[in-house]
Amino acid sequence: MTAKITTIERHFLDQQRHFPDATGEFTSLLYDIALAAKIIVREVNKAGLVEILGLAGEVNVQGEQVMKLDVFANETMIRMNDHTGRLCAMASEENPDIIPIPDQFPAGNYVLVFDPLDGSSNIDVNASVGTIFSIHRKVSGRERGTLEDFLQPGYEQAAAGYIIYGASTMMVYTSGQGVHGFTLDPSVGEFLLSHPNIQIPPRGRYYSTNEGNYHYWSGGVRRYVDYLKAPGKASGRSSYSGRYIGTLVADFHRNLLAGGIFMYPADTKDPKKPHGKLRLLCEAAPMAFIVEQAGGRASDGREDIMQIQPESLHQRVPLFIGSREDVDEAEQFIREFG
Ligand code: FBP
Repeated sequence: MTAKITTIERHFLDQQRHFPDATGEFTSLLYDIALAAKIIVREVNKAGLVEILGLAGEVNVQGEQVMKLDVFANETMIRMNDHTGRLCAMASEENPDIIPIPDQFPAGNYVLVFDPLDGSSNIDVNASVGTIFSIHRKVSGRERGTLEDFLQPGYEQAAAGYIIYGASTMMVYTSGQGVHGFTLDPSVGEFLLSHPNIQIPPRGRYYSTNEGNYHYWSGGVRRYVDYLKAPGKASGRSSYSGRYIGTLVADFHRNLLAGGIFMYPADTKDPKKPHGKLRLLCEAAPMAFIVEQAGGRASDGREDIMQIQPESLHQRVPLFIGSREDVDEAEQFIREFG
């Protein structure tokens, strides 16, 4: 008896049935993002060849300008979504300001925030990279989107997700109806439902963080990581295993399936970034929506990421995300030891 094959489009349409007044605008927007991901993965998969055929940023043997992969991914997300009439504005990790919808195109009822290529330090070394997205409903009442439409707390997200370009390409998303994972079948060019209703284990066995920053962390964070590495004599708990790819999407995805905690704490390493490295709108909040829908938690060390009221487009926040009991424990150490 063959398993039911569900394409991502079929799944989106099934989900839409939960909303009798749905116009299809939201469903089509999700599908546009899946399509953009297919175009991006085509370039990601041949990134290594660029070295042979022409250096990124240079003109290749065909005389074509070889775009750096993150520039290509950014352009693809913008070009895929700027003319559809579903969005009133966009924002990207790569663009300092809001990306307006060109005047010649109609404006829609949603705003899209995205990190076009997460894990930029891993692009040239063939390690997993990703794309992260977050969708909000327009609230400003203006035809074209404004900053107000972006500066909404995480719990106001209509949908969030990521695409991981790894051993296989997967799209994982939530629209508040659970977390679902789709694997791209390159032979048919379709994302097929492979991981329905993902639930993260309540406690994990992996911790993911850049321990190179250890000496720049607060006492509470250092003590928590020391605790994870030490076997729990009293509790008989075995020590956690360290796993760090250096791509948020990839480290998060492992922990989502296997259990564990990813941390990018605030540190004193770079005075210009007192609140850590990761951005609230295009990294922390979308991952927080997904992990909460999967039964996990996301915190800045003191409060839920989903409750934070954004103040600026590229605001950064500390991030502790993953299995519920692990994030609870991290907060406890920070409460006790600062
Ligand atoms: P980019 O979006 O610019 O790639 O930055 C985010 C990121 O690469 C995350 O994916 C990853 O978790 C983190 O930065 C790695 O930072 P570091 O190299 O300091 O460990």
